[in-house]
Amino acid sequence: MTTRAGFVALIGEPNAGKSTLTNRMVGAKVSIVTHKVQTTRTRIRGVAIEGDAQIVFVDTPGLFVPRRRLDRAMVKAAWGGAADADVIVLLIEAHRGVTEGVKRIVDGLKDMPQGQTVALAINKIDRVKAETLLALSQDLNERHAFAQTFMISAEKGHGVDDMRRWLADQLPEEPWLYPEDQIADLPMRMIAAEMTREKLTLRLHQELPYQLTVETEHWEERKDGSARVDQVVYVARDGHKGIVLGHKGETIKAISKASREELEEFLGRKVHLFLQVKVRENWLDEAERYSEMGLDFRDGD
Ligand SMILES: Nc1nc2c(ncn2[C@@H]2O[C@H](COP(=O)(O)OP(=O)(O)O)[C@@H](O)[C@H]2O)c(=O)[nH]1
Ligand SMILES: [Mg+2]
Repeated sequence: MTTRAGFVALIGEPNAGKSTLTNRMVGAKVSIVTHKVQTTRTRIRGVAIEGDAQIVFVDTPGLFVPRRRLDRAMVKAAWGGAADADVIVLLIEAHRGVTEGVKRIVDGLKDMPQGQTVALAINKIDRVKAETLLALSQDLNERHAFAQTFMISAEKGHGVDDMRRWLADQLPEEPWLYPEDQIADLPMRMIAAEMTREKLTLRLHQELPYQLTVETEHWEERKDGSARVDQVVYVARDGHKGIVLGHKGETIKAISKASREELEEFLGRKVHLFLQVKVRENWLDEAERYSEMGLDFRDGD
């Protein structure tokens, strides 16, 4: 029997819906999603099976004009993920159209390897009228020779099955890369840290989510089948610590509960989650924080 396998990188502006699409394609939540930009910080691999093909979706951080060291490392990781993939899918938000950011990304496609397949996915079609879509598709196809254009709603699921079938057909004949039942390629301690970071991002306002990081410091399997997970939330300032803890510790308690519940559901067993908040003024300039996130510190230079 012949099998196919390969990588499909999803790229686009922050908030285009790359993580939502990854989860939709995989059929499980492997990448965190929020309404805020720059939620995804590193390349997250989600594995989907379509017929005889194993498609490894590479969810990437959004592409934007970076300012901080962390931003630069994120953008490098995104383009690196694209260059290494068999197929690149550029996600565009239907209701926002061809923004300056989209123009910059299309421009950047020129630096990708010769002959690499690049498809276009116009996402969030649930937010616009059909006429808008045709005009947008035409406009974008004049800017770049996309191998195929898809109109989808990652959230509602419209058009994604067709797209998955087409993607499977583009992959080379290769043995599968992962065991049949594996859906993500990220260590469990990192998935757990991401879950907590998602809850923090949803709950905290403005700049704070961009100024913190979460690490799983300790993971202990207990005899009764449960797991004890210790995580540290690093914040950059003393004032931030107070906000993350909240009045009488209520904020951190709610975050911890939400994260624990999700982790328990993911693992299918009981979890004891302990969160600690530490002030670390320079965490954004510490190499170790980057490797914990799955990023290359030097990419931020
Ligand atoms: N209306 C609508 N919203 C969507 C769709 N796909 C994603 N979103 C929302 O867009 C926001 C950003 O999604 P996310 O997957 O985190 O984007 P990413 O930054 O590209 O990974 C979230 O609030 C999603 O719920 C869609 O098809 N339709
Ligand atoms: Mg994302």
